[in-house]
Amino acid sequence: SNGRARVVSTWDFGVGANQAAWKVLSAGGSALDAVETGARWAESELCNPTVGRCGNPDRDGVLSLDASIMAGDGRCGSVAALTDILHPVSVARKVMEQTPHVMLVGEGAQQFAVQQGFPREKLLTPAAEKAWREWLKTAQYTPEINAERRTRPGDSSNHDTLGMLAIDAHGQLAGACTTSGMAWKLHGRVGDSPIIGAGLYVDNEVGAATASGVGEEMIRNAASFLVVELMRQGRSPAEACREAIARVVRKRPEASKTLQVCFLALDRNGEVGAYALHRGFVYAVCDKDRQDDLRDSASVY
Ligand code: SD4
Repeated sequence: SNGRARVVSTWDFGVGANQAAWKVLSAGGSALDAVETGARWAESELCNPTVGRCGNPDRDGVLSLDASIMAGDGRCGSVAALTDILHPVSVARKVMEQTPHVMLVGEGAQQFAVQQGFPREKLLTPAAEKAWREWLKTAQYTPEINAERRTRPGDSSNHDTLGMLAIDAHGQLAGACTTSGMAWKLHGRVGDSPIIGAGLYVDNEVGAATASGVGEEMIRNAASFLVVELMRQGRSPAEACREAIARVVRKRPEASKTLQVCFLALDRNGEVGAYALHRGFVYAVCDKDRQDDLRDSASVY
């Protein structure tokens, strides 16, 4: 039975990503297949400025994608600064399964993807290129906390990184994270999403965590690993996320007032929790009882 299966995702478009993943989970599929399927949905189906096809470019006008995938037994793979390939999460899975490595970046990641049969295609949309040209007029890098408050599923006007965590009918955990990173970043900048332990961490013994927001703060705090380790020490998913946010604040109290950081966690019993620095973070929860549940995260500010 799929009674214990559950999938959770960051942001309102997580509802659609969860539903794609749920098709896999409800048919008895693995958490790993589910999160890859859900992340692929976000990479291709949605027009939003922080994931996949419709992502905003870096300050030089180059769209570069970061993604990671991790199974609860410790297998993991990731790609960073990948260009002209639509499905970075699937390339990350190939890194995990077809190479002795965990992470490939830039040109080498693209070369590997092409060798694995992924088509090379120009991804930058006219809308993203227009937004970049607009940005060039001031060329100020000032990440917004949340572009707007988003609580309606289907409102795809503005979104952020997809972080997805799942538990399958066999109690196996997995997670995936996919993003175009911070808009207008320096060329070559890598965020937290492809860094195992920062943007994503999964351990079948404990649970899983993922993050969204300004990735430098997650890297600084090994944040997703921190959330999982706090759960290992007995915190609930929500308590673990709250304590990790408190750590972010303690480390950089002034910066924390203007940066968004969001954590989402799922433990091995299927319990879900979240916490953010600033209000406006929403996350989607999907299981056999409900496939369109969108919840507001608590926050410091
Ligand atoms: C990054 N964490 O590259 C990602 C971006 C993000 O909401 O989550 N935006 O830093």
